[in-house]
Amino acid sequence: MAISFTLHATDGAARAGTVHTPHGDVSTPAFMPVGTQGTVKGLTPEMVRDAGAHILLGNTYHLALRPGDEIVRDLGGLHTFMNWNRPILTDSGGFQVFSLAGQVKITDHGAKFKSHIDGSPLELTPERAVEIQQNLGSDIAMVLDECPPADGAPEVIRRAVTRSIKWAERCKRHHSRPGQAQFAIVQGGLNLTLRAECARELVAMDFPGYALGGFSVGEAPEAMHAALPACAACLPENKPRYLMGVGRPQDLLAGVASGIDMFDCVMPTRNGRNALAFTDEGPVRLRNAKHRRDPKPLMSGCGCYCCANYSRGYLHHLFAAEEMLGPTLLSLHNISFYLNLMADARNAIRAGRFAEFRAGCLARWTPAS
Ligand code: PRF
Ligand code: ZN
Repeated sequence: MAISFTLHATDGAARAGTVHTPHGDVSTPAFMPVGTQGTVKGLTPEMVRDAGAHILLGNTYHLALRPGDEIVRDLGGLHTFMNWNRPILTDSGGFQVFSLAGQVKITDHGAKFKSHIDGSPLELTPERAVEIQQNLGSDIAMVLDECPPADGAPEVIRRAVTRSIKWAERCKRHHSRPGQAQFAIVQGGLNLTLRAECARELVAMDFPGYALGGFSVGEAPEAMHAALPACAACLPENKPRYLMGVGRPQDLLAGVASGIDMFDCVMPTRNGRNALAFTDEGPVRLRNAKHRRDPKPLMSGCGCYCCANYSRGYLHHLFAAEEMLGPTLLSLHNISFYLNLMADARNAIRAGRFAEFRAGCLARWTPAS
């Protein structure tokens, strides 16, 4: 077995566990910082590790286009290439094709599209998505899926479910890399009957882990929160569950409460680059002039390198002067915030007080105005 999962404690539907991989253990619930292009933007692997990350997310689509998955393979695989010796999960590329490439034509065979870098025509098939991820050498590879838009017509959602099931089958058949686990992806939009049907088919194929795709694609966050418990309950208890590309801190807590174990999102790094910080008192915009003479750290009580060493006044200055260190320090704080949130959630689950922990967070983040 490339990976295994140990469940340590449950509290309601929430779970605390460990995913064991060839590159080490991942404590769950886990947040995976996003390293799309073989780097967590603006941060060295040492900074990401010291912030407490156990696992990173990498992207098939970007790395296959540039530098090319065979180059990454020949340079020792993604862990060596990017100097990250802990676990890596790679996404299969389908979602990125839909959101980044030019016109995309999806057939049962695969997704035909034009590169967003040089416009060259390419095709991503389930088999090719497997090969790319085998060349990258990630610990966990995702199957190729079709992620329909939230406002997709019922027949569009159904077709995406049917196709995602067939593609998962092809990915499983094509997969051969020892030490690499392959996770399946459940689609179905907000239709719980389709979600359950998709999950049942994929669970019968016996993958070592399961993801929920197709959330945070334009639906109201409350609609996602309402659908998550039933969707998570369709998945095996003894395998990790991953909610793809979600989300805000309150969305992660809704996922954890529903029984999700793993998350990834660009929000902490993307918002950090844009001078928006997540704190215990809710979001803080460092470009706001009110921080100009503020000697206080970004978040009191935060042990991250940014908060331990710099004032809000200094961070405001860095963004006003468009200095590179601003995005670096805020990205570092934001991923620390997400990683600490997951560590606190794990402790709360083990102590049987997750509901109180979640309620306390939500009350602090949205102060009465
Ligand atoms: N499928 C894949 N990757 C994803 C998604 C998906 O549905 C999402 C949706 N939130 C993010 N990343 N393969
Ligand atoms: Zn901090």
